[in-house]
Amino acid sequence: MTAPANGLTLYTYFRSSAAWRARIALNLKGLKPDYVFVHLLKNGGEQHGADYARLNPQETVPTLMHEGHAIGQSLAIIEYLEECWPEPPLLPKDPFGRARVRQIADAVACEMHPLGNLRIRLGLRDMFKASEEQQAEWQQHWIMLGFAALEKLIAGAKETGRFCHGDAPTLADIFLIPQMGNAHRIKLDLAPYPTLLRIEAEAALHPAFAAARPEVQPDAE
Ligand SMILES: N[C@@H](CCC(=O)N[C@@H](CS)C(=O)NCC(=O)O)C(=O)O
Repeated sequence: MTAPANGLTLYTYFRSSAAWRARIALNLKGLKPDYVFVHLLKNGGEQHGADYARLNPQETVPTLMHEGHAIGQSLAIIEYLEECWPEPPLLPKDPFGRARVRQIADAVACEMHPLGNLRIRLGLRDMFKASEEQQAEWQQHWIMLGFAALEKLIAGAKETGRFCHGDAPTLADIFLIPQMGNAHRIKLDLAPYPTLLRIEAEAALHPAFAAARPEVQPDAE
């Protein structure tokens, strides 16, 4: 079944975990955007090209275009989708539940993902002469710290279900799963986080998550 045209365009890169979040949310909402691929490494990084920088002055992916508006930041994009297409909801109804889901998403978005981002790693290399190994160690350190906290928060909590909060995916899973993808990519041992692994296995069975994975994107290498 093809989704109806919705005038949405997502600027994405298959390996970007921030774009991955937006792809999951679009899939969960049953929205099929046009994709424009922005290669983060080719030609010094297509995100730095003048045309793209005009759309997104932060020069990061993803960017969502809708009705002539360009929206950057995956959280802003996903909340915009939630407001325009409320079904299925990505946040629980009750205020505590909403706060808990946002707490998990923010832990990834604010404390984990940014520290391993391409420009941060290049900054470590260029400003402090960090070797490849040191950059990897840095990235691993912050991911492990973040996952240790999330494992404690999620394991055994009565709100936790098949997913981070209840039995349906929420914003929390949308942020968690791509970050776990980043961890696998750098071959981090995730055995100390069994609840996170269980939720990842659950998400892998969900078509919206499966279709958002980097390796099945048209620009995958
Ligand atoms: N907080 C931003 C992060 C966006 C971001 O950093 N995207 C990365 C890819 S995951 C990027 O475009 N990096 C390009 C660069 O660092 O030059 C969001 O959630 O959209």
